[in-house]
Amino acid sequence: MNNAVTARAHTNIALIKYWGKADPKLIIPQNSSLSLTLDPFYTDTTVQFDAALTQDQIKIDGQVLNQTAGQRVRDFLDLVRQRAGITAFAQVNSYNHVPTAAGLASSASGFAALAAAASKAAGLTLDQPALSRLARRGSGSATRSIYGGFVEWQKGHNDLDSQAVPFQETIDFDIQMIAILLDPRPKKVASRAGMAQVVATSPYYTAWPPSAEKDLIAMKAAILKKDLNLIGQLAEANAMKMHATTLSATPPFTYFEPETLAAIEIVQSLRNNGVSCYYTMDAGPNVKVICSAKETPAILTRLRQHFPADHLLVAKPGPGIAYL
Ligand code: 2P0
Repeated sequence: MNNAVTARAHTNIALIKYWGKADPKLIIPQNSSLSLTLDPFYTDTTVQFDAALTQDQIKIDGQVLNQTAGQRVRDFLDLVRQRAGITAFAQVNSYNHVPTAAGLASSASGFAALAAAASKAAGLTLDQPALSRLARRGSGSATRSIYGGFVEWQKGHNDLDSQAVPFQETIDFDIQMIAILLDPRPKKVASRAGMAQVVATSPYYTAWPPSAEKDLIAMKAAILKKDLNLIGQLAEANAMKMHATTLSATPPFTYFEPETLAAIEIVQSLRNNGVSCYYTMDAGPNVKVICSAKETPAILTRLRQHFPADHLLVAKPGPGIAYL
């Protein structure tokens, strides 16, 4: 039980978004979602339970976590301790190879890696579905980061059936993303608070879950057909439907910034010139471009006319959870 365990989890970007909880405590979502796990964005987390510790010691990128973020990790460790029947505190060291809190879903890779490392360090032996359900308790998007490739989070009804399933772990057609980093600051409205505000106040929210479920069925068919244009069209429309719910909340808010619109316009103009590229956005201003590897050089050339080259990150489909 005293062994240090290190796990690596890659982040993921949803093509069909998770937006809104049916059960905030258990993190059961209102709708199923579908994502692409990405390389090279990942988190490495080492956990060691140690009876000599008097409290949990949690560091991310070498820094002790602030009270709020630290509490979320401690609550998660409590859940693992309870399941394993242990009481020892833990030392947690996590390194993000993801720009933290910049809309690149570091909580997805973070809690997936923590679930894998902490459960094993506590002596639990969990299969991948159980690991996915455990990661879900830390952060919804982490549910999907247990698997590589295209991953579906089936919303389920309760703690035992709300989990991810791999939809296509090995992808045999040309698809990748370019993340455009527009604003490195942590987002103004955290996704957890943002989606709660939307569920509670937006009159448009009731339209979201059934619409997202329809989009998910269409997306799975588009992936099976390897139809990049259809995948892109569906992802773009689904993302914008999600963002429409923030403008209609009380008080209204938006994750868009002026440069978000500039990025969207460039994607649209490339498309008008025959380049297959589409945009998606999460709970932050950054834009992710869905495209092929083949057309990426041309897209990067155009994007570099407006954005600094080091703000453009190319990501390929990535693998599922691994122990190091
Ligand atoms: C997603 N997002 O499907 C959606 C799209 C952001 C927009 O999952 O409260 O950090 O921890 O479950 O997972 C981000 O929300 O929220 C997210 P919690 P999470 O990727």
